Amino acid sequence: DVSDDFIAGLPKAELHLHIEGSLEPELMFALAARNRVEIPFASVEEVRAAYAFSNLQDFLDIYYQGANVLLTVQDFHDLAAAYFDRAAADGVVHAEIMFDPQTHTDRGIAFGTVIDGLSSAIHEAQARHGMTVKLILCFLRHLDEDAAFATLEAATPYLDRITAVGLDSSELGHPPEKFARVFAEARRLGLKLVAHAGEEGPPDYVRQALDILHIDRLDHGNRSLEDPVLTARLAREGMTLTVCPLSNLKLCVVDDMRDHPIDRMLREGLRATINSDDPAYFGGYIGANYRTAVDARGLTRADCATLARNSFLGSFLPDEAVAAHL
Ligand code: ES4
Ligand code: ZN
Repeated sequence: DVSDDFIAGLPKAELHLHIEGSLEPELMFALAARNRVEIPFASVEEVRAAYAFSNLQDFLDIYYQGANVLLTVQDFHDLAAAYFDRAAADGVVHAEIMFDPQTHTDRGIAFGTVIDGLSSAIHEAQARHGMTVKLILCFLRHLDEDAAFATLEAATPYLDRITAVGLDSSELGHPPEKFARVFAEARRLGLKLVAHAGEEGPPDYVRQALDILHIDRLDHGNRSLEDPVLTARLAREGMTLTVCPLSNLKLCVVDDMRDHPIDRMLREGLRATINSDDPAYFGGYIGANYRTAVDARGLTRADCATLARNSFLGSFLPDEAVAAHL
């Protein structure tokens, strides 16, 4: 009895969204043509057919390739504007979106180009949809700590537009401790801290994110459930988990949506939320992620309301704004 209209009508915050992962194949083709960039696909259908992944790295290889069509301020604007329109249609009233500056600066795109395009789309979303938006700068964890420090340095002129730093890309072999110092510096600068952990990595990576990085929010966190002591701690500390069901299925973090742990997370007292991660690659936006969780795990309307409430509690909005959304 949880209809699509109920899901879309539930005001919600999106807390785990990579803006580069919202690049739909149609826009990829349009930008490739506009910028005269070669892409290794003949058609939109061919692109979609390539989106069959067996793990995180499989996906990342194609995701970084897709980002090559993004060159100008207008491109970043168009990318983000398309996401905000889709999110608004799904009942998103607040979005905290991640971007990967190194994916662009390593191709010779200026940090300012990326953030100026995103900023203009954010202003438009505020005007058009009444949506509030915050930006999370993610460090690519397959690159080294010096590169992360250089990225934080490049962000210095724009820190008033950045709410948090995060950690994404290839998790296995790149534990949170690798970024202890750059996260400490970000914290000193007044930024909030998030990190992907426990998506493919073991529970110890989640523990490192808590004890070494001092994160304010945990992205994914699925594998925390393998460790009952860690699970109890996350519950006790009121840590927000930004869970992404369709991502988990497409990247084989779960083998079947019927095995997804979203309801177990709620039952264990975790502050779980539902998010879309890379919606253009994983088969749907936030509404589709709620839909699949409801259908596969029998979530009720009350569960959906809890998940949406958790999204505001876990956001980086000021307390008054959180209260206004509850
Ligand atoms: C990502 Cl699903 C996921 N995991 C880690 N890093 C990422 N970057 C974009 N999507
Ligand atoms: Zn992610």
